[in-house]
Amino acid sequence: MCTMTTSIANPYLPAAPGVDRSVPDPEELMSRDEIEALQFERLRWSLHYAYENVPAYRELYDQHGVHPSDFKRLEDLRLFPYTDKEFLRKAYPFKGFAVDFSEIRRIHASSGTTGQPTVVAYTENDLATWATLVARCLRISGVRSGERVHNAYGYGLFTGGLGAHYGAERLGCAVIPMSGGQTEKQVQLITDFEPAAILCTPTYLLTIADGFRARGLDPRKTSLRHAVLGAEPWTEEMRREIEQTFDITASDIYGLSEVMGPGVAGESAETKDGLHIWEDHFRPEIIDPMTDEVLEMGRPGELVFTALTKEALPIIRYRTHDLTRLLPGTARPGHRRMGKITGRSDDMIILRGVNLFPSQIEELALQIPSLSPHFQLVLTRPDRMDQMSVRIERREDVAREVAEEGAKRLQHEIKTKIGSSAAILIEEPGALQRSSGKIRRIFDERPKE
Ligand code: DLL
Repeated sequence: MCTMTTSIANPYLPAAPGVDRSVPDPEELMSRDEIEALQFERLRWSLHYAYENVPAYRELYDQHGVHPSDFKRLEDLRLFPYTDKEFLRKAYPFKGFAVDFSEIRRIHASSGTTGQPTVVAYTENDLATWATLVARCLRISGVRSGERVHNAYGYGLFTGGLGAHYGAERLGCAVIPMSGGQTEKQVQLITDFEPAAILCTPTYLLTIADGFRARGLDPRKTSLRHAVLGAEPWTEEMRREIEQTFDITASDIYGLSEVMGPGVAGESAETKDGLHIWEDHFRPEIIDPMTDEVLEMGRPGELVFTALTKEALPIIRYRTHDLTRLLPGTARPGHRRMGKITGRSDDMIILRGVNLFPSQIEELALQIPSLSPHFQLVLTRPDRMDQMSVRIERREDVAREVAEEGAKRLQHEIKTKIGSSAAILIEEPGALQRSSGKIRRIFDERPKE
């Protein structure tokens, strides 16, 4: 391994731009008042820019009888109608773009498990902002310039791989662009390259832990010190599980393709108290998904985002379907935090009148020592009554009878804490399919009406 520590400048090339990424960006340290003043200016620009450059926004605002010039104070954002996935779908593939193709440098598309994918695009400035914000997230999560970063988010149309990649480079890290999947190879490269940090989904990190054990290796003995995990909901119990499994610090990172990709919000490894939203680039709101009313700080509801600086794909009051709440900033006091995402409104299971999310089951299951974090929820409708079965693996070092006791406890907890009756099926270790990216928890086998 190279032990040289001094860098020798190449006289034939211009010096690389010298931005010191080891310190917070000035915008990270802005006060609430400064942020809101900046938001106001940027919002005014964004509204005019969207109206003038994207016909769909112009039509929407004309139909609602609002005009960007109606925006006179921050609260006036409420005058403008919400947008959603359907709004972007209608613009498929490129009608949502506000710039000419000569200005676009990258296109991504959302997973789109059903129907048409959503296409998103970035100008050079957009890509620069994105890398800066991911770098911020990684830094507050404890990653440092000069460290090796193993990136196991999927590369390709998904924003996770390339988004995390350029953010880590921007921070000044050496990135190992592993992508998702090929778990044996992940284990090998983590062992041989000794990265300090890993970036992937929380459930994929559990799959990688299995990979270590399958090779007779102890995941607690790797070089890894931090994991920056996101792209799917995960609970505090899952954090504890992952931190203990690998003897690392695990922080959350949030984002969605439509708004940018990973890096819209990131969690401080020091406070581990939810994700700071980078409010110099995004203005969040929480709304009641049923009434569309904007809710005050602290109340749970659906997250809505307005992008303040985006050039290629303006996003104004976009309904994410993600459920959480807004909280005051802590590690970065000027930027509000969001609590962990409890679920997506479209992932909500309605079981005989009771609403529940997979994260609630995760939370309860992981409090029972004999049960593993590997589970699936299977919905069926025998005799015209909806039923939910939780298929969950026992822990490897636990006898089946002990796990069956745990199953009874889980059933009782689900009944008393959530109010649903569920059948618990104990599976053998390794029986359930592992994720290599975003995990699928719900298997809905009910007949379609
Ligand atoms: O998942 C972007 C991303 C990549 C975020 C890597 C973090 C890390 P999409 O594929 O468009 O983009 O999916 C976005 O994933 O609306 C949430 O429902 C969910 N999601 C993303 N991050 C988190 C998180 C990427 N930290 C959708 N916690 C979002 C919970 C998350 N859910």
